[in-house]
Amino acid sequence: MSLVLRPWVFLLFHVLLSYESNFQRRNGVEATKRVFLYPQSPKVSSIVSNKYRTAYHFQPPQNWINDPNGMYLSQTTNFQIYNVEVAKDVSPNFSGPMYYNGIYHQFYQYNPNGAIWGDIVWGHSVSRDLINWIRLEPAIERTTPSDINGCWTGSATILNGDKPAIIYTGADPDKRQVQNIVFPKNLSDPYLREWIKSDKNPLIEPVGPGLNSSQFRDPTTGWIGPDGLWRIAIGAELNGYSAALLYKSEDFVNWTRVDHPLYSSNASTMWECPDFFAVLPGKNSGLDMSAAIPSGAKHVLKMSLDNCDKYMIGVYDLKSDTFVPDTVLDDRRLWSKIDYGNYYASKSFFDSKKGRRIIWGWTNETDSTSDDVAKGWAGIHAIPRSIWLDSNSKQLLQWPVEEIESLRRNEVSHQDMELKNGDLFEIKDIDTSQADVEIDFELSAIDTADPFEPAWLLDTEKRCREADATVASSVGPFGLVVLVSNNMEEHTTLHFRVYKSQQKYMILMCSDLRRSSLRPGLYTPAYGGFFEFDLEKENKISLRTLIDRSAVESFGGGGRVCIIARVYPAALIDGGTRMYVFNNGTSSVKIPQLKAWSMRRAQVNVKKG
Ligand code: DQQ
Repeated sequence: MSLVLRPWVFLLFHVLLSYESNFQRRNGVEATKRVFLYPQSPKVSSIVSNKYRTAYHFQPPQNWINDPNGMYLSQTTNFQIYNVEVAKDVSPNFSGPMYYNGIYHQFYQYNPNGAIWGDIVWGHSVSRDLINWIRLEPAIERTTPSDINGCWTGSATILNGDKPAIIYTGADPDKRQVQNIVFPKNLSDPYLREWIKSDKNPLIEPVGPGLNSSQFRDPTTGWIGPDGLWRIAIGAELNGYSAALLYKSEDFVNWTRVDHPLYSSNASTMWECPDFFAVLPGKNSGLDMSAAIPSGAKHVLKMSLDNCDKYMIGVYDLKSDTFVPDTVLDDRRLWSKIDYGNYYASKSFFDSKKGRRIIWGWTNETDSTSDDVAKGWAGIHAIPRSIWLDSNSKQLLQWPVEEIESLRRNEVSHQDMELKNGDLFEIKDIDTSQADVEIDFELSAIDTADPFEPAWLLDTEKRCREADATVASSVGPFGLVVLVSNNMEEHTTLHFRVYKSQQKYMILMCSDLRRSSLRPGLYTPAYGGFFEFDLEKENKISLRTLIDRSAVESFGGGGRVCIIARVYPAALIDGGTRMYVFNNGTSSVKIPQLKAWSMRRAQVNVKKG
């Protein structure tokens, strides 16, 4: 404990954090100038710096990317792709984003002409480990009337165990959204570089009463029902409300719309990028949607709206061919989120190599469009995460794929620390701008936790702004502060706070970016999410944070709340950054274990295929 700094270092940190209260009150005008004026006139280097490019998150060498599209892992050869009768034998297979012949394929929305959204084609990269990627030529480009205005999001499905197909949305000359299919030209090419468009495109057009032809997109991976027919769902606006429309096919090419949606809701108007998959409660393993689904499995419907990815857990009723959520919440602010930060348009796939389900999402920049144009690049993908269902069937858990650990080096480890109120402990001897940190916090005096207010669930970001890292309560805030400049003016804070709620505890996890950078014109919210904590079963709260230059990706409570954020501290360019663990709650917190590593740079899309 001799390394724990207190109280003067913490006071500095505390003063800088509590700019609106303590510092301003004590120092009046000077404080006001110092704190409130610096965002308008910072003397910081240009944002055009390679130091903001991530070292191990997925991004192309330049230009704009958004949604992850079909992904999969490849397998065998000798498939004649022009034979569209591929699905005649509908024996169960694996499907999803792609793994093929020991190679993962990652497709993504890509603008080959610049760092803003537009001219969208399907970028294509391949990997053997989900971490190091080789960039190939785009897989699908805007060459036919049915995609001339854009090759938008879609999904890969593996037909009959070894025959990949991709269905994607095209924007046609009238800007209607239609669904098209492509097949690999040569299955013996392990990289599947070339994809051929079917002359039957568009396969599905936006027809039917109440269907908005410019809100009809993003087909899911296919799955096979008990009748042996393929199904896909498509995000749509139907009669002014959101729906995942259901289509059926015998051969994966000729599709008929089922007269009812897989699921619809009048709580919102359109769902982008629906994803539909099966999970087994408490099992950290994935299920293949086209194989027999074991009894006891639940289904998840994920949809993208309101700038975030939300999900419902329920059952897939095979008789009615509909998804039936366990709980229907009319207020969509209460729907669970895959990630409470900057994460959108995610897609999952069943990884047959390791028997897990993996989810990937898009994380946009939070600087300005002109910054992106000046940088020449915009957008990354979050680290691929294993995703599974908690044993209580109430929430999804996520964890970075284990392959990411191969990038760890220079381990530092601390055991049995205790942080009293006001303590700040510096984690040294690693690269704090490119790191992986795992911390367990053990709670004492949890009975004294403040009461939980259910209304906070309606606006968790507001709660994180109100209850920030400077506001002491009985149990919390405690956590990690990263990308801290030498004078501590810049810092990104990840912290927990414990509340008592009837028989259980509710934990608030925040990722507060409001002091993350001196640069003007950035979007710097305080993200936050709540999770339940069962004191009978656990007395530790874990935090894992992946810091990758302009990306800070955190997993709280074993992956119950995930928050990815983008930050641009001037200190990354000028002066370097530091990292601390802290407790600002009145009761002490123990840290039985803290481990941190520098992260090596991965080979992400550096080689052209
Ligand atoms: N991005 C795609 C659409 C999708 C949206 C276009 C979600 O297909 O709905 O680039 O980010």
